[in-house]
Amino acid sequence: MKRFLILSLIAGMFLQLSSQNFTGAPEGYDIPRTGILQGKIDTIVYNSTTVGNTRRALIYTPPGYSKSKKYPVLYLLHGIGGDEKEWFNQGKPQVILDNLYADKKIAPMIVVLPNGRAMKDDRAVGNIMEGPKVQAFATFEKDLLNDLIPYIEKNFPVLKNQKNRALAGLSMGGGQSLNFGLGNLNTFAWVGGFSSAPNTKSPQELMPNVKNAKKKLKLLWISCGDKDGLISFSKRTHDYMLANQVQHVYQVIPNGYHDFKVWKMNLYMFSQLLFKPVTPSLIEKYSNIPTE
Ligand code: FER
Repeated sequence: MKRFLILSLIAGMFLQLSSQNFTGAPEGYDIPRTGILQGKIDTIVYNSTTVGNTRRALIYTPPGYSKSKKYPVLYLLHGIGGDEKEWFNQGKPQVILDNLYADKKIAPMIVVLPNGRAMKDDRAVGNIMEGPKVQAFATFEKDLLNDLIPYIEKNFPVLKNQKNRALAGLSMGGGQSLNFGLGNLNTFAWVGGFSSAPNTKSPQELMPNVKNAKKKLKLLWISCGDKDGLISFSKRTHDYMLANQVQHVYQVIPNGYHDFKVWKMNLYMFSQLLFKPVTPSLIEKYSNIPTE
């Protein structure tokens, strides 16, 4: 009996070591619960001087939302085949976030789900990989900075400073988040790339001024599934941050593909870190760097 106990203790230690710090998400985290307070999803329409017409975005206001409070904002971006409804339809962020609020694991925030394809016809139809449609994902930087953020800050009770703005997204939206977030560190302090796509700038272009970035960034989150064909874009960014001693989370999802299973888990984990003090032990807890 004693020997069995010792053996299972050793086995347990190995299991823990081999799963590293991987936290993932608990069973049921994305299943709607009854009897909890719910946030609200609305559509907003804003005027885009960048595109030259009106554009749509979804907005999630948290449980207990009140216009007499002031909230930080997460801008959450979709992928190449999506639009402002992609997260809502496939990722159910409102369910994940409502559950996190019920468990008191998240700071109250507003989440904006924009359309990151900044062109007149921004629907995900036809050949989504064709030049102008991919270019529109780069054009979105101007729409976000000059049109959408000012609209949100004029019309919603939000905190209007760098440390209260976060930018994250999946795939093309992950590339956008790294590009625009790290490229505009006076605007964003919290930056997350989930399975970032080939639109991700080279690490040197992303962060030419390491010293300034270290000063301004609250959280840099880089994550990708280990089975995702695009992992090199995350890995090279992580390698650069490591080499330059820029504090960041690098979370490689075990058995993770290029899909919403990974992105929902990313939202679950990333959102819990937002707008709270970030400690080295939290960074360590969420970093899951595979041994090669
Ligand atoms: C590419 C492969 C994937 C690419 C974009 C993607 C622009 C984006 C994937 C996604 O958003 O899911 O070569 O080029």
